[in-house]
Amino acid sequence: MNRSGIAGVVIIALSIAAVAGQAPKPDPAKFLTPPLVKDLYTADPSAHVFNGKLFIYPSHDIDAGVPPDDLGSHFAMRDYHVFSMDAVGGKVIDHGVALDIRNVPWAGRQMWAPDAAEKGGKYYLYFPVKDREDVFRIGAAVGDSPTGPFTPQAQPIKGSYSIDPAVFKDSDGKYYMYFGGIWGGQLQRWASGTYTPKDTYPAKDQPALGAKIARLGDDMVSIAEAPKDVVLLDEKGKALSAGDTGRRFFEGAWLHKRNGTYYFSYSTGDTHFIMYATGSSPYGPFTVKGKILEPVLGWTNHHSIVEFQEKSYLFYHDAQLSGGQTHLRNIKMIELKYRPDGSIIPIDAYIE
Ligand code: FUB
Repeated sequence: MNRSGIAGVVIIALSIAAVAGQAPKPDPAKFLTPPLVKDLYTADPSAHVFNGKLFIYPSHDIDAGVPPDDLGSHFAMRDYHVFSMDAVGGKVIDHGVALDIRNVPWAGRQMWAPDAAEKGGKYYLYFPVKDREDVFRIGAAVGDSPTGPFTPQAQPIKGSYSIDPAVFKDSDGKYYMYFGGIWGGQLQRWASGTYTPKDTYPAKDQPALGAKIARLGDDMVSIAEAPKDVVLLDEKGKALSAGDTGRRFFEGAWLHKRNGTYYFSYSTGDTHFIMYATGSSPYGPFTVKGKILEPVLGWTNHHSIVEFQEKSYLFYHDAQLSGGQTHLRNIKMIELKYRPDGSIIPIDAYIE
């Protein structure tokens, strides 16, 4: 299904209802969890625990009136809000605008999925946005509080490109940024190492394009090395091929560590899964293990995983509140459970 489409039979029914002029509201009882925020559209939730409190850094979806296309032009977001929670099931506080596109000197359009990190009492917001040449870059902004406001750097992070930054702090105190996304995320335009405005994809039987990883500099607003490929292997140790669309990386990278194992998770985009793979180093390679989340209502599937008060949580989104409009999403959370062998129990976002 193309990126402008809407996934699922439920949605086809909803679209027909919309054409017929009826309010296209899906039955809340069909969904595993309710939206966390109901007065704004929010998506791509990156969750972190800072000072014992849960903070969520999502995209802020808006209807900018941009017609949908396969590049995701209708995802025309312009600012970020930060949310916090003291307790699971408790009040979700909206801390207001933490960064506005008007304050980013180099930004053109489309503020996509952000992430955040803390170091030495300073907080860093990482965000993808197209520059004035319509090339996605990753920016960094600095603040004194996890809720912002964040002051953007004058330029994007040197050597960064594409979308969906996710920053992981390892137990040894090193920070790594994972990033990248194909199709509208433009990763396929960097195959030669520099940007070309032409899409170049590997043949179906060749290794798929991977997410990128780079260690962050001590200043947290630079990368300390040339980005490397995050390699995903199948159960036989062979790199996933570009034609393996049910498992290959598309966008939305995330990294968490549990019991010494590195879990790299990501969205398969046009096949709509959240998958995970495990390895013994933040650089990988990672061996694909299985699904974390089945397709949700809406085209995109994007998540994060965080440990809070001794439980693991999956943050994700769907388009429940907007009745399936793929660019108007809402964030959700659910406990994530592991089997004794460390494998993740997959989640179905719908109730039978
Ligand atoms: O929210 C805009 C884009 O949609 C994100 O950057 C992708 O991961 C997808 O969720």
